[in-house]
Amino acid sequence: MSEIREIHVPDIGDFKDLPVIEVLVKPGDTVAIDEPLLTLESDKASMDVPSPEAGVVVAVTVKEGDRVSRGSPMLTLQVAVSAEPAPEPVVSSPAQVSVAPVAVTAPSATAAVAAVNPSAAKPHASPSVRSYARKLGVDVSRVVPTGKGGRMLREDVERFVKDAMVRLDSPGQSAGLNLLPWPEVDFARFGPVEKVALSRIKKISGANLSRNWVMIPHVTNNEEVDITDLEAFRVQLNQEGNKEAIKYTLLAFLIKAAAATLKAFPAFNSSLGHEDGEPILIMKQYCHIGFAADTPNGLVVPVIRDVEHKGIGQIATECAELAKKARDGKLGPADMSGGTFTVSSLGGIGGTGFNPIINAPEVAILGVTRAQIRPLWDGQAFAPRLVLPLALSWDHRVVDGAAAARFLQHLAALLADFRRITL
Ligand code: CAO
Repeated sequence: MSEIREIHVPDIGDFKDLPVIEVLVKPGDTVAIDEPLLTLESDKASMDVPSPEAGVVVAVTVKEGDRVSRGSPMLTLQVAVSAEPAPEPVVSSPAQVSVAPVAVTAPSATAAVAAVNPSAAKPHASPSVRSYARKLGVDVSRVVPTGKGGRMLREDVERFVKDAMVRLDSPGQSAGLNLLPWPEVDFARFGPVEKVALSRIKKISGANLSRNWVMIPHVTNNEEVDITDLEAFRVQLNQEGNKEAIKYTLLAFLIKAAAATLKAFPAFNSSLGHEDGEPILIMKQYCHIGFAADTPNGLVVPVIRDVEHKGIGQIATECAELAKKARDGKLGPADMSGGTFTVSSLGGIGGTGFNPIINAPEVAILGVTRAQIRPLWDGQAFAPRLVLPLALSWDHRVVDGAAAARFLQHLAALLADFRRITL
């Protein structure tokens, strides 16, 4: 025999109106006692609501984004009943139901709600994700969370495991780097300190940059190019004005010139891959160029698509829109994916050169610093010319120094005389 029971949110301590951030079951799912049904989130912790009974989900009453408190209906469950008198309804018995908080390392169906300790909720992973990570032997503190509000998802744990497997499979990695442990220093012993949490962007970009720095044999070639004529042309265009109110930026010219150079040197527009256990190069027939954008929360790389088919005005407009979106924290994954090459311009800030880190799985990145008026010898006299420093970091597994030097020569020739872009 079976009956349908309505399952409510159990006693969740002092919390009220908590948002449902994940519904973990759907109609037709069979759930066991203690299996998580929903994940709720307070401002400091996320918590799974476990099923008080085993059964089959008939209908789910809540959806992501709903707010719930103790007693709110969650779902209806078809449960098997014996001829014995029916047990007390689970929701009326706080001792039988519990909400396992993030901080509880071994969630238990009978753990008292008072055990909820949001302040210990680091990292921000629900008990079901923690339990999944434990099952796979993953230390959650090493996993980069990508969920809403810095929450760790099952997929983050899976990606961590996949990345670890790829590293193990890579030649030379199986032995590990065998590095010394990171120094543990009590800085407060030497003077006052303040602890500041890293932004989500910094956590994610930091993990990516470390991997790229360690895994890719980087080399950087440097070049200088006389952009006096290009700058005069750019200034003239902006002075003339245009009905679309486009501001022609040096960055837009750099992106366009980079696309033309990538077309001439397609290995720089590729990615390393594997097929049948053999390394291969994936040559991309499109040219989507990312540009590093500095935001209050850290570095992001929005991508301009199909640059080879776009004019400078359109590229400048898209750069301005994407840079604004980046600063407002509104870039979506689609704005930042699919890049084949990156331009990182510090020209608006300053500097004479830097070695940018490749934005894997791309194989090269162009770093640009501030153009300065310098005396250049024109064969008869020194003339004041505007000189732009370029730095190209490239992956030595894919290209070599000679190719990089030719790439930079080609790029420099385009920037020195932009008419060449039409050739
Ligand atoms: N040389 C001289 N002047 C330059 C220049 C260069 N290479 N590049 C830009 N400038 C000038 C611009 O012409 C502009 O001057 P005007 O307002 O008089 O025209 C001024 O500097 C400001 O430029 P900007 O940097 O704000 O604008 P941009 O279009 O050049 O760049 C963007 C936009 C998004 C790339 C930039 O704002 C940014 O975020 N840069 C930082 C990128 C970064 O952090 N890279 C490092 C990654 S590794 O950590």
